[in-house]
Amino acid sequence: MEGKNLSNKEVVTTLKEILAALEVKGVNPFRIRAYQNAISILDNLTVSIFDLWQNKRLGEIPGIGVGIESHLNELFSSGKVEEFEQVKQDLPEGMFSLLGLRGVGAKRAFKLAAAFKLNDRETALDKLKENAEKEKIQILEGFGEKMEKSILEAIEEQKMTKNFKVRFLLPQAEQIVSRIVSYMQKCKDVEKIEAAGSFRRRNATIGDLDIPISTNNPEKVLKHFLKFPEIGDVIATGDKKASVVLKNDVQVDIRVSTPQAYGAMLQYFTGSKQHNILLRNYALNKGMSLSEYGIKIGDTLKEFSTEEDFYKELGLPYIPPEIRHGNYEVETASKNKLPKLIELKDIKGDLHMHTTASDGVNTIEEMVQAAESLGYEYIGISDHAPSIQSRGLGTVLKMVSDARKKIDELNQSQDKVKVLFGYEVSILVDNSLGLPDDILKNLDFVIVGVHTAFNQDKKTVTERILTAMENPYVNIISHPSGRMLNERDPIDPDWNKVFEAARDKNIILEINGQPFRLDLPDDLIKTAIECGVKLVISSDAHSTDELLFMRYGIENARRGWVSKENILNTLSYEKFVKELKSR
Ligand code: DGT
Ligand code: CA
Ligand code: CA
Repeated sequence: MEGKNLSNKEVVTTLKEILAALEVKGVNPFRIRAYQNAISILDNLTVSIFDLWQNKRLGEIPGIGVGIESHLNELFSSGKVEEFEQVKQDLPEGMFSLLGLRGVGAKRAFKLAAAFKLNDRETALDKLKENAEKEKIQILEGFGEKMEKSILEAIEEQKMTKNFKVRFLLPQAEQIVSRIVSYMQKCKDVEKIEAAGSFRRRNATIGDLDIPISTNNPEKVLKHFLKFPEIGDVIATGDKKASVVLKNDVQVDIRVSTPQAYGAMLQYFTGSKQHNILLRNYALNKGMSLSEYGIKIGDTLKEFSTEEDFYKELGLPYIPPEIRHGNYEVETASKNKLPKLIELKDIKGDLHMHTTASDGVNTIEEMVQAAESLGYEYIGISDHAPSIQSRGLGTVLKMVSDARKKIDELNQSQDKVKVLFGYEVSILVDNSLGLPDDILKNLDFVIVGVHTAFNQDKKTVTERILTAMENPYVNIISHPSGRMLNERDPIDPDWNKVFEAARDKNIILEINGQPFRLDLPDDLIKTAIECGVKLVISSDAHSTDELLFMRYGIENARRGWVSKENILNTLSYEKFVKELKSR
C-alpha cells in the first residue's frame, strides 16, 4: 500500500489531539478509555506503525480496536481523520499546542485557548505566556494563582527541552561513521581511520563524532575531508584538524596524525576526558607526561603506533574503551585486576523476543531460523502477554495453549535451537501481574516488566517491583529502569533493595539491547554485579533483524564491567534451564 509515511511519534501526536477533542466534546467515557489505552500501546511500539499498516497488520496489535484502526487507516491514506476534522471545527486550534504542557489536560487546554482566543498553533504558547505574566490566568474560573505559576513553569520547561540538543543513538551514529569512513577511504593517503570519543567507548548516546586519521599527508587528507558532500558548515580548520557540522546537524571533529604516533592520538581522542585526566595524573607520579602526541619522559617524546604500546609504556594492561569512564579503571588496571569483559561470541541464547503473536513482525518459525543462523543453542519466545481484560479469559487460554502447541512442535521438528515458551508480563500499577498464576506456572519462564505509570514515587515503585518479585513464577525482570533515551527518564526505585531481593530470590535482571533502551544502564549494571545479581543480556527483538541488537546489549554490559560469569545466557541450555528452575 502507498500512503503517508508518518513516524510513530507523528501518529501518536495526532491521536492525542483527536482524544483531546473527544474529551472536550464529552463523548462516552468507554470510548475515551479505549482511545487512551490504544495510544499508550502505540506509544510503546518499537516497530513502525506505518509498516504494520502497509502490511495490513494493524489488527494484530493487541488492544487496538476497530475504531482506532479505522482512524489509523484514514490517517495513513489521506493524512486526515474525517471525524476529527468535524469535531474540532468549533474548537480553538491553539489548544492543541498546549497539550504537551505538564499539568494541562484536554479540558484545561480548551478553557485556556477559548479564554485567550488562541486560534493559531504557532503563537499559542507565547500568547499564553504573556497572559500568565499579566496574571490573567489566575482569574479564570477553576485556575487560581498556584496553577498560573505552574503553567508558567511548564512553558519554560517545554521551551528548554525544545532548545536542548538531542544526543543521537548508536545506530544512527554508526550509519554516519560508516559513510564518513568509506568516503575517506577513497583518499589513498588515509592509512587508518576509526571513530573515537564516546562512539568508541560505546556510550548510550553520542554528542559529536571524533575521528582520528593516520596519514603521511595531512594536507591532502584534510582537503579531501572538506569536500565530503554531507558537510553543512565548516567551524574550524587547521593543518592537523577540522571541525564541521553536517547537514543533519551532527558535528564531526577530525584529527590527523602520523602512523607512528597514531596510538597516542587514538587514545587521547577516545577519552573520556575524565579517564585522560586520571591517566595523566597516574603518569605524572611516574615522571611521565602525556599528550595526544605521545609520552614525554624528561625532554624526549616517545611515540606509539598503537594504543596497546601506549598503555604498556605506562606499565598498565590494555584498558578497553568501554570502561574508560574515569572512575576506577586506572587504579584497578594498575593492580592488574581488570575483569575479562564479556564478548558477543560468549552468548549462547536470547531470551527476549516478540513475534507476530504480539507486536513483532516475524513468526516464531522465522525467529527460530534466524537464531539458528546466529549459532544460538536456545531462545525464549516472550511475546507481550495477551490481555484478559480486553479479550476474555477463554480467548487468552486458547492463545496460550496454541502457542504452547506450536513451540512443542518446533522442538520436535528440529533440534538445532531449543525453544523456551514464556511471556513478557506487565507489572500493573496495582502491583499485580498481567497474567494469573494458573497460566504463569505452565510456562517455561516468565519475564515481567514495568510498561506503564513510570513516574511513581520512590517508595511506591520500589514496592511495585518487590511485590512482583514475590511471585514464585517470575524469572526475569525486563528493562528494569524503563528509561527511553532522549524520551523518558528511568524509574527511581531503591536499587539496593531491588538488587538484594533479586539476588536472594534468584531473580534475573535483564540488560536490554534495544539501542533506545540499553537498560539496565551501565552504572546500575556495575552495582548489580557487585551485589551478586545474576543477569541476562537480551535483544528484545521485534523482528529477525533486531536479534542483532544483542551486540548493543553486550557493549552496554562491558561498560558495566561485566564478564562472562555474570551473564546466564552464556551457559549451555542444560545449565541455563537449571538456573531457571533454581527459583
Ligand atoms: P560526546 O561527544 O559528548 O558524546 O563525548 P566525548 O567523550 O566524545 O567528548 P568530546 O567529543 O568533547 O571529546 C572527545 C575526546 O577528546 C574526549 O573523550 C577526550 C578528549 N578531550 C576533549 N577535551 C579534552 C580536555 O579538555 N582534556 C582532555 N584530557 N581530553 C579532552
Ligand atoms: Ca564526541
Ligand atoms: Ca568532539
